[in-house]
Amino acid sequence: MAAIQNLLEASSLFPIPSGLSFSYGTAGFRSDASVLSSTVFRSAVVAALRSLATGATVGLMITASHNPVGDNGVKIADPDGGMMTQRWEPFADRVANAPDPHSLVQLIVQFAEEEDIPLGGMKSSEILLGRDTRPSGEALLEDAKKGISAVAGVVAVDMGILTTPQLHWMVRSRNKGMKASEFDYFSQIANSFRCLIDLVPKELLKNKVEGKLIVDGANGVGGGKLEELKVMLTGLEIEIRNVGRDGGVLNEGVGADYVQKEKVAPSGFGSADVGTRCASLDGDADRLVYFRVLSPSSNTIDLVDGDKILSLFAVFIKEQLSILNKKENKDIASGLPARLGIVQTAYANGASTDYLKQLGLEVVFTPTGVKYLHKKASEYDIGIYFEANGHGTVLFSEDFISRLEAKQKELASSCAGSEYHNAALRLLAVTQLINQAVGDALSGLLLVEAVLQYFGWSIQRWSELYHDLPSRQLKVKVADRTAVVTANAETQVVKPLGLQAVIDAETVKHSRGRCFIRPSGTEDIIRVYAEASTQEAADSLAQSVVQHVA
Ligand code: 16G
Ligand code: ZN
Repeated sequence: MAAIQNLLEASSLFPIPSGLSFSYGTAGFRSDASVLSSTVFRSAVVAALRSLATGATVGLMITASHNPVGDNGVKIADPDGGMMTQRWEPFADRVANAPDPHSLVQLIVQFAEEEDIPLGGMKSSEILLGRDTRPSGEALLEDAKKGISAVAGVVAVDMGILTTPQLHWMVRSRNKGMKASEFDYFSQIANSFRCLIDLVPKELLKNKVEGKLIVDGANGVGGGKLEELKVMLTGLEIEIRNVGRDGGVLNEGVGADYVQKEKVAPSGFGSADVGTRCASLDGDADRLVYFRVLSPSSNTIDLVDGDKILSLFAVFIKEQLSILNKKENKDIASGLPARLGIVQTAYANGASTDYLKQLGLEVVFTPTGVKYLHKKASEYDIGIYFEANGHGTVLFSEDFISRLEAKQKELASSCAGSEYHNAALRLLAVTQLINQAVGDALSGLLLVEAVLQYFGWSIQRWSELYHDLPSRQLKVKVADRTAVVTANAETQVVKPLGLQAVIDAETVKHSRGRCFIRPSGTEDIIRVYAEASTQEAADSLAQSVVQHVA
């Protein structure tokens, strides 16, 4: 069969590097860029099969996010714009590691049969390709194109240099039959931001949040994209630094991952910025954290992390829902019942979880990794999820959006301009602004800015919603990270036997102590997280647990 011959010939040009094994991991395949050619080619084949299997547009993004500039990676976006279904991950692993073209093709043919995928059929579908600014991206993108053209009936559409969330957004929009260009993306988020700013209650305008926002672009793709978006924005003054020109190296001493893990200001920020509202994106702009420089000499910052962004969004959305469901509102219209759920991981600072629960919100936990959080959040009418590292978004169910639209229309005719109507309009604007496909630093940043203006809050006021418990993260190099198996959203170790009891015994020694360990999904290490009422206690708890893991 011609299709099979084609695949065989194309893949023989991409031998796998010897002695390496690849795993799809939490966020796709990642490695040193120099060894990724065959992995990218083969991932593109998987993406093409995924597209044939679903009969829809699929995305393929070449990025290694916050990792060093010499690394790269590849991940696949499903037709709904989310991460590729976990069900296909073992297949992706087998494809990436098949030793030679024959076993590769055999694997594909067998999988296609099982999944009823029309190899060489007349069906046609497309893959949207994107890459970040890494120098290795261009060549790897060419490898991806070859992988796609090796599968009959699938075409590659090169969308150029994009943030990861832009690509996910485009895939989602395309499959919904909506406009899906980069200009459409910018217009949608700029317009909905404007809408939220116009809806800031007049009496609050006097509290106007003063001063500009300074953004660290991690020397990656996000800074340049924000420059493009900025020209379409009104009502916000932004200065962008670390855009990747002037010799700055991607993710080196800059970016959301660095700022969040090291708790210091990124390079390019200093004494002149003390007290100013600052934000940091990661290398592919799917993570966002805020910070305020405290001391110019030591570079110390007040970190406003993903947990606080989550809390800010939760307070705002809860307030809009309570306005809509006010008792007095019953005379005008019936309320708008909504199940609001908050999704966190074990890394969420304990103080954030306490705060959210005190607000009466339902808080649930999943293992680390966007695919788990996203799935859980999609079970609610409104699901808000964030990792402490700044990756997160707000999901609205289709059913809720249609009820909200109907409610908005009803209120527009009965009480246009009332607080009820405005609350409905605000929620609708949020559904347009926030990226429903995946966490998105650019749209998240605009939502933060709109909500701060709504409440009239400075970054300091926002940061004081609650006080983080001191915490410490350590990593332990191990021979085999799979020896550690966890349960209950990574909060309990089930293997090796007995280790959890040791962790518990150490934890109870410290006031407000909490500690967990987990195998990294991206590196060959075990991560240890500890928190307690003082920094010394958190450090000592983490240290003592490390001794037992090593
Ligand atoms: C990946 C995940 C991120 C997670 C991190 C954990 C996505 C898009 N990214 O970057 O959510 O926090 O891995 O890394 O899912 P670790 O397993 O090495 O701790
Ligand atoms: Zn990222």
